[in-house]
Amino acid sequence: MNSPVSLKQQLLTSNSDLPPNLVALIDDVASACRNISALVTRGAMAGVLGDAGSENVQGEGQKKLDVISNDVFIDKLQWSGNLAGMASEEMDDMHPIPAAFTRGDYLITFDPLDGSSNIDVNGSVGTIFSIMQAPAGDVNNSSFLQPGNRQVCAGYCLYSSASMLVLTTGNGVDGFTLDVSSGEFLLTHADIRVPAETSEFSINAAYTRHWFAPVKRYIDEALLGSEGPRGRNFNMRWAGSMVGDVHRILMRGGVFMYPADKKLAADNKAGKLRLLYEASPMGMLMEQAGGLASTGNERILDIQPDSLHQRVPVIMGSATEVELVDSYHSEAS
Ligand code: P6P
Repeated sequence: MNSPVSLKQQLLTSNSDLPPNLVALIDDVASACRNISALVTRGAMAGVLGDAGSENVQGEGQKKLDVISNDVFIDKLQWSGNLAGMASEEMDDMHPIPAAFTRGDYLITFDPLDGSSNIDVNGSVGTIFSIMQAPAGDVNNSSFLQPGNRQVCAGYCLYSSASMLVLTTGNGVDGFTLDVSSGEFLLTHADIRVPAETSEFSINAAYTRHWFAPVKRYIDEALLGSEGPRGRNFNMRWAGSMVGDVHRILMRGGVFMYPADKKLAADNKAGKLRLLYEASPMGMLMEQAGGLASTGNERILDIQPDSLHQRVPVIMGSATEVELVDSYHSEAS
């Protein structure tokens, strides 16, 4: 019987030109995610639920596990010798690698616990990460302002009924399930492909009154179902965590939308989700799996970031539906 393929084995055999230090870094990221999985899975028993009593740079209340997960990433990765800097949703500025540790070749951005509002209600949460080349010389916040098409690795770890690590190094998307008995992430979903067609959309419909015309048109047509212009009925799912929604779409198709809207615009926000550690890594995964990732007006991976915590509109998933939403934006403009 073939023994299951481990994360490291898949990385070394499926993409033979991966630099060994990148493989080592990805393995360390998996180790950090395994630690976060153990904390999330123990929940109340680990005494890690509830609010931290602090706010992040976004002005959002932090959960205890947001802060703990961020600390796990820092503690597990900063000494690895593979990083030149770290940036996170939970830290105002980049985290420099202490002088005591060897400076590495890569930068990592991460959302240590995406969807943390789901934590206290035992909903799906996840870690999102993005790895890019570090520039020569000193590293500062501007070193991270690289378009998503420059990522060398992007992935997430979903903490749900199973913990799954899903990642790409530019050679397709593979999914690995955590075997809690061995502590290894084992290959269970090789070469994930997003179905081009779907009848399932993912959006927070509580904001309907704030949507701009192109998004309103797309959703209204879907809601008309088989009697409407789409000629078929649609379903809706909203997990409240981007990792949960994106994973479902990678598994069975769909279109995820956190678009620009009038309320966000009134707060001078281009969107809710952050480019460097949410939209870009998820966008790379979607494209590598045959899907698309757009703001409605441009490809997410082509955006030149202007700040560490920049927000963007997000429309990603099954290619046919993303193209249709984009066409409605083009017609409107
Ligand atoms: P809303 C979680 O806070 C998050 O950043 C994403 O994971 C998720 O898709 C979205 O925000 C949920 O936003 O407005 O529905 O609570």
